[in-house]
Amino acid sequence: MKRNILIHPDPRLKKICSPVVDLTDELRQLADDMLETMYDAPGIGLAAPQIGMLDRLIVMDCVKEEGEAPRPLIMFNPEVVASSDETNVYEEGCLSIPEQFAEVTRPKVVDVAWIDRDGNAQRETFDGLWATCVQHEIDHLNGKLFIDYLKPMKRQMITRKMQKLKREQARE
Ligand code: K1U
Ligand code: ZN
Repeated sequence: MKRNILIHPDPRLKKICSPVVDLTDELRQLADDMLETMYDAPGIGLAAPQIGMLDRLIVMDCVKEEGEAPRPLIMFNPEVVASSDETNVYEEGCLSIPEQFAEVTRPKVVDVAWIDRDGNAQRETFDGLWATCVQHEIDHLNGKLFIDYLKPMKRQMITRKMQKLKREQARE
């Protein structure tokens, strides 16, 4: 089932999410719903707080080439366990901040540990867009948005645009 994506500013997007301790069928269903919501948006990642659920759960699929097999990833309790000194700049977007993009600098390569849909511990090295995306999604679990990396003036400008968008949507 497709879920609604929250738009910034929303207090739920600023919360620190709780670790998943018991991997229930309900949480597996939530993960599946998040993938459906992400592909439908369309996006390359989604974090549980973006649909109002405050669990440490993210989904991603950064395969962009047409014809290439999709690679949906479901990560419970994802953690960056190592990151490179080398950085990468990427023009990021966010499904909770539609149509706004800005350059963010992050470590280029990260090692991430997580629990998969079957409850198995996983660890993998991510580079390029995958590394950018997984860091962006883990930030969501800590109540951090990509605009928090920007200068206050630019952040405020984007926030005002989003407030206006939400007012317009409420009138529809
Ligand atoms: O977390 C989110 O809001 C999803 C976000 C992930 C992200 C994008 C760019 C850099 C870092 C993280 C998005 O998916 S925004 C949409 C997007 O980037 C995209 C949509 C369709 C095709 C390709 C990219
Ligand atoms: Zn986002």
